[in-house]
Amino acid sequence: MQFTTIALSALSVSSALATTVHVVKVGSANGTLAYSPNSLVAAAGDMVQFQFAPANHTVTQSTFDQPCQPISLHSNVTGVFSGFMPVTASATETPTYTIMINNTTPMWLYCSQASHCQKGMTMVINENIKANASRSLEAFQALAKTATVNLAAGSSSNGTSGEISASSTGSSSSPSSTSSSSSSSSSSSSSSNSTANGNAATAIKPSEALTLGGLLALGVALFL
Ligand SMILES: *[C@@H]1O[C@H](CO)[C@@H](O)[C@H](O)[C@H]1NC(C)=O
Ligand SMILES: *[C@@H]1O[C@H](CO)[C@@H](O)[C@H](O)[C@H]1NC(C)=O
Ligand SMILES: *[C@@H]1O[C@H](CO)[C@@H](O)[C@H](O)[C@H]1NC(C)=O
Ligand SMILES: *[C@@H]1O[C@H](CO)[C@@H](O)[C@H](O)[C@H]1NC(C)=O
Ligand SMILES: *[C@@H]1O[C@H](CO)[C@@H](O)[C@H](O)[C@H]1NC(C)=O
Ligand SMILES: *[C@@H]1O[C@H](CO)[C@@H](O)[C@H](O)[C@H]1NC(C)=O
Ligand SMILES: *[C@@H]1O[C@H](CO)[C@@H](O)[C@H](O)[C@H]1NC(C)=O
Ligand SMILES: [Cu+2]
Repeated sequence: MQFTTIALSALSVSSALATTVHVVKVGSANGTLAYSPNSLVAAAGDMVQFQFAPANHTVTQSTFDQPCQPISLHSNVTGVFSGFMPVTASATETPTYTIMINNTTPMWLYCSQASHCQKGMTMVINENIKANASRSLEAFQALAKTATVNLAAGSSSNGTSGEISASSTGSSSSPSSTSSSSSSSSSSSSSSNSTANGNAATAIKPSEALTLGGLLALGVALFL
């Protein structure tokens, strides 16, 4: 009886702490210059994990009006910058950069490498054309195409670097495939969901998984 009570309360604690992680593939082994997906809806508290395919890409935040330039050049916001992520074709590890979404203000992102920004390596988190119909991903990409420079930020900011096994990223699967992972090896995929615009997200339990294990062990001990 005690086992049941403790196990159930452990499970409810665990699900209350589950975090939604949206996975974005940065580039592709076939050389496609794009983020996949290039538009996603994320709530405050969600995480977005960028997984870098071979080449040497970045994730850099800009304003809407100045694509291909760090947001810090045009506002007092430092913004997200992953730094350059060189990956060889034969790499067995996929570098990741994971950011936490703190609000639903649209976040405009691009790759700072060469002319990747101009060539379509751009995306948005929380596009809001209801607030301003001009600020669509399509319009952002059209502006980026005509940008005369593509600049990187100074040093990485507002995210956390990591690495996952390349085989776990499913690089040849569909853009909406989910691949759960984080810096903590105890994380595991437990469920998935599709957001309004079709992006897949994965719920993971962070290090609380260890707490759950501890509580279950306690439950077993009391039961016996
Ligand atoms: C390259 O791979 C991506 C998936 O990673 C796929 O969506 C795209 O269609 C491929 N492009 C070409 C030209 O094969
Ligand atoms: C940053 O700029 C915004 C508007 O551009 C302003 O509301 C805010 O107070 C500024 N923050 C700081 C710390 O200067
Ligand atoms: C990645 O690209 C940056 C910017 O172009 C460059 O400075 C860096 O040397 C590149 N890294 C590798 C390993 O090619
Ligand atoms: C909507 O966005 C466009 C492009 O950034 C901008 O020029 C315009 O002033 C914005 N409109 C409003 C009402 O903020
Ligand atoms: C969100 O807030 C956390 C905590 O203040 C901060 O570490 C993180 O960099 C923020 N995320 C972004 C994308 O700015
Ligand atoms: C983003 O990073 C900068 C530089 O590290 C930091 O000053 C700023 O507070 C961070 N932004 C958020 C929302 O945490
Ligand atoms: C899945 O996402 C939709 C749209 O954001 C939401 O309404 C729904 O409650 C979610 N379902 C689950 C099981 O999280
Ligand atoms: Cu790139």
